[in-house]
Amino acid sequence: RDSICGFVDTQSKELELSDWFSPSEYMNLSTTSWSAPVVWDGTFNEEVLEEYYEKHKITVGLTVFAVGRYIDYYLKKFILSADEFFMVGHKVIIYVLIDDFSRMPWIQLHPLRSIKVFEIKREKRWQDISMMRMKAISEHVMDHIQYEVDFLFCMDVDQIFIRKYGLETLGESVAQLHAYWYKEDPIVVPYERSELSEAYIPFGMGDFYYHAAVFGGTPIQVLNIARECLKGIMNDKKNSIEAVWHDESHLNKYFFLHKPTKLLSPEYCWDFTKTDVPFIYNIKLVWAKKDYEHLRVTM
Ligand code: 2GW
Ligand code: MN
Repeated sequence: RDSICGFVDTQSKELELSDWFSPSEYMNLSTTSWSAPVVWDGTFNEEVLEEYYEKHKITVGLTVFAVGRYIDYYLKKFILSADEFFMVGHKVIIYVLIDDFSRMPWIQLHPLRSIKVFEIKREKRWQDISMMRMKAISEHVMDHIQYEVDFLFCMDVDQIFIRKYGLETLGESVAQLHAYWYKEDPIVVPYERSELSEAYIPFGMGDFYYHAAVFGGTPIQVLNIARECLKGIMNDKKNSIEAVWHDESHLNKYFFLHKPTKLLSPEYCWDFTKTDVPFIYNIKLVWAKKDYEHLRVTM
């Protein structure tokens, strides 16, 4: 198993296991109970995918939001790294939703890449900045994105691509396993547990805890995801309740009711402060550093 040998020297404890099992096999995480693939490094054949999409040309969209301080903190690095690593060799449109046009950084992109910038209004509460992305996503998919791309990803801006993030991630509806919870029993994950919220998932139910920093699929599926999440968020507001992890709680409820057709391993959205973790070798996207003191408290 060449693809996972790189780490063996440093983590000799894992040697025996990894000799016999790939990460997905070891954790019983290569397919879900509803037969959706879980994409790990080494579970796909890049050449075959490239050959297929050579004959079926596609455009992939990527939405990202930057409001307030997040513009200067994260936006440029996110876009530059996406330019370098996201869907290399394929047409990409990056949709930037920003609350101040004049602060949009100038970025020279590689061929096949373009950016469309849209101005959005700034919500007062950070919880609303995060949650109301679902509204903007639905509107933009409806208005134009559905005619412009074959697949669409929606991502947090506070992350950085560090390796190729490619065709293997494409699917009808794609969910991201959360780096903190992928090994845990769903009974312990932070789903919304109040019956009063639309995001409620009872104890003992649920499949995985998904990270809202990355989700995607075909534009029609993404539209459905965003609409349903927004509906839940707005109903909660009407009832003066807010789910524990905001839009992420509603996304988890959505994927509980409508199973994703593909899951991405935590290599596709990893917390760089977690090191020496078995089976995480080929990280493609990492969380950027959070300076909570400046970013959250003062907002
Ligand atoms: C968010 C929280 C506190 C202070 C500021 C902000 C903020 C977020 C902001 O000032 N400007 C801004 O553009 N945002 C956007 O919202 C940005 O795109 C960011 O990536 C996204 C979500 O906020 P973030 O990344 O700070 O939240 P995380 O990393 O704790 O994210 C998880 O939980 C969130 C809900 O609490 C979302 O579900 C998110 O998708 C999850 O990854
Ligand atoms: Mn984030």
